[in-house]
Amino acid sequence: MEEKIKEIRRRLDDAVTRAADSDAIEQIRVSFLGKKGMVTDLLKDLKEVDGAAKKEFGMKINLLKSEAEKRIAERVDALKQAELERRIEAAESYDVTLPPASAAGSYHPITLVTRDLEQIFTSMGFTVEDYFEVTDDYNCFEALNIPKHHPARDMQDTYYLDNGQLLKTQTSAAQNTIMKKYGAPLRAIFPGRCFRNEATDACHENTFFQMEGMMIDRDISISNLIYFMKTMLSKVFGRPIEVRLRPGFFPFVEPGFELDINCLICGGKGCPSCKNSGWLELCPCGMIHPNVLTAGGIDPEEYTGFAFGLGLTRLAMMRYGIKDIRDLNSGNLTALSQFISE
Ligand code: FA5
Repeated sequence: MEEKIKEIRRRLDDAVTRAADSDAIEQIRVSFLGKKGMVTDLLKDLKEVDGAAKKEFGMKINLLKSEAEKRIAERVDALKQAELERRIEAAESYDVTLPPASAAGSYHPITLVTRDLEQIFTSMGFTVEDYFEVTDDYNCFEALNIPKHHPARDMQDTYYLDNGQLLKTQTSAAQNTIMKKYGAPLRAIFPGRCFRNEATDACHENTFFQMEGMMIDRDISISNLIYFMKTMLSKVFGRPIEVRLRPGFFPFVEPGFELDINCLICGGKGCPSCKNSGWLELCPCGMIHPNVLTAGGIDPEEYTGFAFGLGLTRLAMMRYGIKDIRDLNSGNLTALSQFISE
């Protein structure tokens, strides 16, 4: 048994040192500490040992187990730190004036962030839904508890088509269709392009991306909402992010909140990207209004839910250190090709 413990320790050492990503680490955890893992098997072997030797080996196996847990946790931290440093380096090296690194195409930063978010939310049981860019007044406003002539419409002027349809101002426009399609319980995210007729500046575009999320089930509360928001942000940025939650008014949620993050471009000092406030409005959210559930065919007496509308374009800016939102729609390959390495 002494020899077996030594051999497992040697293998653990070797595997942890070579693990280069979180998948590899997870495999190591399973093969050493899982139900049928090497360390767990040793405990089964212990049944065959008698007397004082049993106590001695029991202690040695427990020591090996806690060593394995510690080594694995340390490696996970080291990999996270390396990933964070790589991202910070990428953000610091982003420079719109640099010549293109290569003639090959690259993924747009919005695509990269969307893919990450989809992965994060699907791992938490959410489905990824698609929705139109052209919709109608009912879906964009009325089904969201914003009747005609409601003052909340002033916040979201858009572009109207001759046939009365419009370009959606918010991904919330998909809420009603998705509720009707799946009913409750429901967990879905839906990223999409939004349009608003408004003046552009470093943090406002007339065409930008949001990602909506909804979770509807029995007994869903604000605690669930806060948990999912925090998990999502810490996973996207690979570290805890300073956030603040303020009351916010949206007719389709009650209560409603504005979730802001500390501006990562200026570190909270104030800059044009955050309108000199040090905070960036990123993810309004709240508990879905009973009228909205009813319009979606869901009984508000039986189900509750939360919804959020993440500013995807602003998230991409924070993640990659992009100071001006207009770079993202510029089609400027000099700037955009810098994301080729991802
Ligand atoms: C909405 O659009 C709501 N539909 C969000 C919501 C969903 C609230 C679900 C509650 C429940 P708002 O207008 O604040 O809210 O926009 C949401 C986010 O989109 C903003 O925080 C911001 O990050 C981003 N955003 C809004 N307008 C622009 C713009 N012109 N340019 C770039 N990003 C924008």
